[in-house]
Parts: sequence; C-alpha cells; structure tokens
Amino acid sequence: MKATATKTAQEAPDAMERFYEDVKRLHGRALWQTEGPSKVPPTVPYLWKYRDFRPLLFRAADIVPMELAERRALFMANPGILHDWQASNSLLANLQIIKPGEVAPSHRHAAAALRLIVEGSGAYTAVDGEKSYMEPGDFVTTPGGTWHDHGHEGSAPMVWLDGLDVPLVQFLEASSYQAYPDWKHPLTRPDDASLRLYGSGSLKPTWVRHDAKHSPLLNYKFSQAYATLKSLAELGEGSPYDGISVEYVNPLTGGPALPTMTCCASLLRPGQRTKAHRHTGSTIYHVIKGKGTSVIAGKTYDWEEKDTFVVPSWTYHEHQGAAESVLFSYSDAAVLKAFGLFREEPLAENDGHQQVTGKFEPLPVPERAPPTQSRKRRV
Ligand code: GTQ
Ligand code: FE2
Repeated sequence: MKATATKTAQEAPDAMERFYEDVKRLHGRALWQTEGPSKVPPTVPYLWKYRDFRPLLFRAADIVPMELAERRALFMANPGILHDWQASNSLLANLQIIKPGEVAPSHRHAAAALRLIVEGSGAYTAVDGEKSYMEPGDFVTTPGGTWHDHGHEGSAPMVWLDGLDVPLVQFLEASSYQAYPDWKHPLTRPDDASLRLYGSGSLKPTWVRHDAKHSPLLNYKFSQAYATLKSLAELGEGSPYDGISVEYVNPLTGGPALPTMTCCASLLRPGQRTKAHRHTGSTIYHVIKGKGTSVIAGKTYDWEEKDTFVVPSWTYHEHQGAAESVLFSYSDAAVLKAFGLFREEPLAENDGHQQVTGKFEPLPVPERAPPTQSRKRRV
C-alpha cells in the first residue's frame, strides 16, 4: 500500500498537467482553476466636471457636422474600465449637443435611453411619431426599440445627458440597431400627447391602452418634480440615505419608467447630510441644481450644478448639500430588483458616516487602446 501511495504522489504533477492539457484542448476548463465569483468590478468612483466638458461640446458643435456624427455626443468614460467608453459596467453617460436648426436622424435600437436636460430649450425628441419639447431638468424617456430623432427649433445650442443601458444589452448579446430609411420618421401624434394623457400621474384616461413594458409617459417635467420635492421637504428629512427622494415611475404600474433603469430625483435641504449605505447596482448621479459633497468609498467628491459622478456597485456613499441641491440619478437597480439581486446595507460603524481618507484627487486615467471597430453602431 505504502509503495503505491508514493508512486501516485510522484506521478501526480505529470498526470495533472496532462489532464489540464486534455481539458483545454477540448475547450473545457476545470472549475477549481478559475478565480471564483469575487472578482472586483472595474467600475471606480469618478466625477466629471461640466466645466471641463462644456467647452469640448461647443468645440464639437463647431467642427463636427451632424451628417458625420449622427448624434453629437461625448462619452464620460470610467477610468477603471479599460478599453471601453462606458461610465459603469452596465450604463453609458454621454453629453449630447445640438445646434438650432439641426435634426439628428431617426434610428432605433434595443438599448433604452433617457435624457436629462442640462442647458437650453427649444429642442425636442420625437419618439415613435410624437414630439416632446424639452427644458432644463426634464427627464425624457426613449424606450428600447422605439424610433427616435432629435431636432432643435430654439435659438442657442442645447445640451443634455444621455443615459443608456448599452453595456448591459451588449453583455446579454441582445443589441440591435436600425437607421430609419429616411432622415426623419413621420409625426403621427400631437406634440406632447403622452404628457397630456399620462402627465398627471394619478388620473388615467379610461379609453387608452398601453401594453408595453415601459412607461407611456415620454417627458417627466422638472417643474412638476421640483414642486413635488419642495412639498415633500416640508414633511421632513425623507430617506436617511437619499434625502427627499422620488422615483420616476410608470404611472400605469408604479414600476420603473424604463424596465432596465431605476431613475430618481433627490432633494437635499441646505446642509442636509445623508447617512452612508451601500447596495448592489452602479448609479450615475447628475447635479440638476445646487452644490455639495459626496463621500464615496471614503473619498470626498465636491460637485456643483451640471456635474456627473458614478457610485459603483456595493460601494458606501453619502451626500451633503452645501446649498439646496437636486440630484438626478439612474442605475441598473431595476434589473437587479427584478431578478432578486438587489441587496443593500447601512454603514453600521460610528454614526453611520464614513471615515474620510483624504481630499479627492483625480484617479490616474489608464491609457486606452484605440477602438477596434467603428463606434457608430454600438447601441
Ligand atoms: O440620442 O439616440 O448618446 O442612440 C448614444 C446613442 C445618444 C441618441 C447617445 C444614441 C443616442
Ligand atoms: Fe438613439
């Protein structure tokens, strides 16, 4: 018995190597050789200053014709995600600029999009034949699969933030893209019809039918959201983690406005400081109004109006408004909640606030490999 055991131990390395070679040759892998499920997500916290991006957008407006760009948008790319242009693992955050008189042509894609209007007025997004006029702070939906184009009838360039679930849809290999055969899809419904039909939130027209998975409302006006937040602020502090916070919901179901993205607006009263918590799902924040500070993973990020920042999944974060502030946010929590993957927990230590490890320093931006294919159809 003893002799056999010794022989096995001596032969083992060889036998193992031969075994792995055979498995690999047949395109298999041994589970016990993989890294396991605790891979650190590459999304890192980051803050993009509008002050830096605005001049770039206006330069693009000068030199890039719409015929070339189709959409004149700049990606805000997460420094932790190498070789790609997304803001988080699952989401894009792009700033788009359109000049008066321009029309960005109709197309459709499986990915869903939202717009949060940053500056200017007079532009519209047309979705499946209905124009919706957009003003600063408005939250505008472009559900996946709908034909959409943008046009500008105002007098100064207009900028908005595009939030898209493109990386998620690509990961699931569910992408599709089609350009409309003509530049512009015909208009088939009165302007802002969805706002008139569903904008009240609680009074539903009895004769309309809407069976799609997304909200029938294309534009959630900032004026209405802000009035609601101000009124709620008179009741108290709201959520300990998000302040006076409301979710943009499908008025027919109470579910998320877009099936894949949870979208919220949160008001922080002057000086209000939220407690730290963490949850699964990465979240993109955009500052509609005000200024303040967020502590993300122990680092301080000072934001002001029109800035955008990302909180990665399962990362402690807390916010403080230096002045009355309104934060818009969108995340992939809608997907996680639908499949039992959403988890959250408060920071238990001390008073529920994080230990701050130092002033915010910009993260080093790793070099990116040039894209291997045209980005134009990456939706
Ligand atoms: O406005 O249709 O930033 O399709 C990226 C992809 C905007 C849009 C983006 C898009 C759009
Ligand atoms: Fe699009």
